[in-house]
Amino acid sequence: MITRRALLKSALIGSGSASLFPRTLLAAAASPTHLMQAFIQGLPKAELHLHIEGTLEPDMKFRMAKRNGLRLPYRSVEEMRASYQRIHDLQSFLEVYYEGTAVLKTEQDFYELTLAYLKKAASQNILYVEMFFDPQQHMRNGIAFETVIKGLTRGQKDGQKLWGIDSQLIMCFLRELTADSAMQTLEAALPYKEYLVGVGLDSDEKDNPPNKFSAVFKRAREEGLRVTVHCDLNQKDIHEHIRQAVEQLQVDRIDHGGNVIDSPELIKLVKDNGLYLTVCPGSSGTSIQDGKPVDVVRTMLNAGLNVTLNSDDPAYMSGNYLNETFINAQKRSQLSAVELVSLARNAFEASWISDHQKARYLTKLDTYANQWLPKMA
Ligand code: ES4
Ligand code: ZN
Repeated sequence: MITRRALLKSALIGSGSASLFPRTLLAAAASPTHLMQAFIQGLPKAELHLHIEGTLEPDMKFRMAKRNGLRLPYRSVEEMRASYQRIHDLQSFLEVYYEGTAVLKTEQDFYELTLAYLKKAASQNILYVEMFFDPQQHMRNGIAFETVIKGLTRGQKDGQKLWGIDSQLIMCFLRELTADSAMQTLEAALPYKEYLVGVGLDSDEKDNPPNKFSAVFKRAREEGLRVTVHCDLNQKDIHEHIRQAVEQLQVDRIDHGGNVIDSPELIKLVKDNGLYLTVCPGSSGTSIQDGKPVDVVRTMLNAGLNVTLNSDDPAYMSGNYLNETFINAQKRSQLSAVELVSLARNAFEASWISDHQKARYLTKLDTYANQWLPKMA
């Protein structure tokens, strides 16, 4: 059971000054050594929490706006980047993020977005990615589901052909929209089910609990899709949302989930269900307990939780893709090389792939670790 006090505390955190993007906490500590940076760069990695629309870099946004005849309220890439400074919580982030998605209009746009991301990911030794996309956002911009899925899957296919990077798609529902809208979106997606590995729940968490989507998630599971839910950091009612995600929606994984560490009951619930957490230290790496910042990754590791490191929306988070995310987390959470390997291992273990594919990636990881760990001691 979650105590009244914990629930009250989560409500206070949700509405207080503790933000989803605690910029001031990111800068501390000395840079990792060159050796450590090289180790992280070469480490075979999987990315499990990545919004493909969150990889839309300012220069690509400008280029697509121009070719689609749209005017952006910025004169330059620099001015657009500067506008990201207004991001201070989930809601202000979502405003900026949805403003960006409006430039994506054609199949070619979705294709180029995906291909550019996969090129970057492959250059960082990411072997496998599970990418979120938000079809309802595109459909309310007047784009057909088919246009979105065709562009994304063509990008995935070419990414695999060109750079050998494997990827799968997770379709997210926007939680501020109705459960009916989510169900209609699921139905629109079913003819393309072979291109989806799972469904997720993202966007505005405030007063949009997982329970609202019980029927949609049940249907998705019956269709053989995996399910995951964003439990963003320090949101109103977050402990209750985590509990519902596990007990009602029967998630296969939790996205973010940083507030699990506030409650021994939630830690036990997550462990008992064998769940992995896709933490994004750039956006959900610092929880607040008794008014003090708490390092989520370090605390989860120490608690024996299955944590993975992910990048979320890199184009909006100082251009921090997975490599930069690992490097920043290493210094911030004081991660040893052995811990970095086990974080990378967790991501492959948590991946929604066949045992055969998993074993192939893990062999690569083990070979790398055997070569490097003696040098890193
Ligand atoms: C998101 Cl960080 C985050 N949280 C919720 N919804 C999202 N959509 C894209 N990024
Ligand atoms: Zn996310």
